[in-house]
Amino acid sequence: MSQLERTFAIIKPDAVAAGKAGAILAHIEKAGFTIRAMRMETLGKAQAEGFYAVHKERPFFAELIQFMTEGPVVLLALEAEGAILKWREVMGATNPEKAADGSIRKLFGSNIERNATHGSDAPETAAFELGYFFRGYELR
Ligand code: FUP
Repeated sequence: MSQLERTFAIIKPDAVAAGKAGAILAHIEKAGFTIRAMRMETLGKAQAEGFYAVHKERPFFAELIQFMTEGPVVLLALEAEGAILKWREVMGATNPEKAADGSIRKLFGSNIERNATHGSDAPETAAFELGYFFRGYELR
């Protein structure tokens, strides 16, 4: 039996600044996700560093934090059957150049850093990321 699942998504500063947030939200709904929670805000440095803590030893970390805090993002809780894998597929590969035609990162991303969207990569990260940005009552 298939199961409804939730994942965490971000429309990143590049896509919001380019005026693509609405198009990406439309793409998300057309793909069959229900938006269960949504908030727009500009992340602070500590907030972004905590979110990406698993990457803190990576060479691109400082630049990634700089980018993610440069302007407003849209934070989303998305629901669908198999939402975590489904959203990874709809987004496409991390590097927009390698992302499948029609995927969000192919359509709206510029490069491996400025790649338009984020999506949780596993059930454990989805649980952590949803809880990091949304309160329990926002996720009922
Ligand atoms: P993804 O899960 O597809 O978002 O990709 P990763 O977890 O590997 O990377 C997280 C974010 O780090 C990417 F969305 C963009 C950034 N990144 C870089 O800026 N440079 C890299 O070489 C790899 C990732």
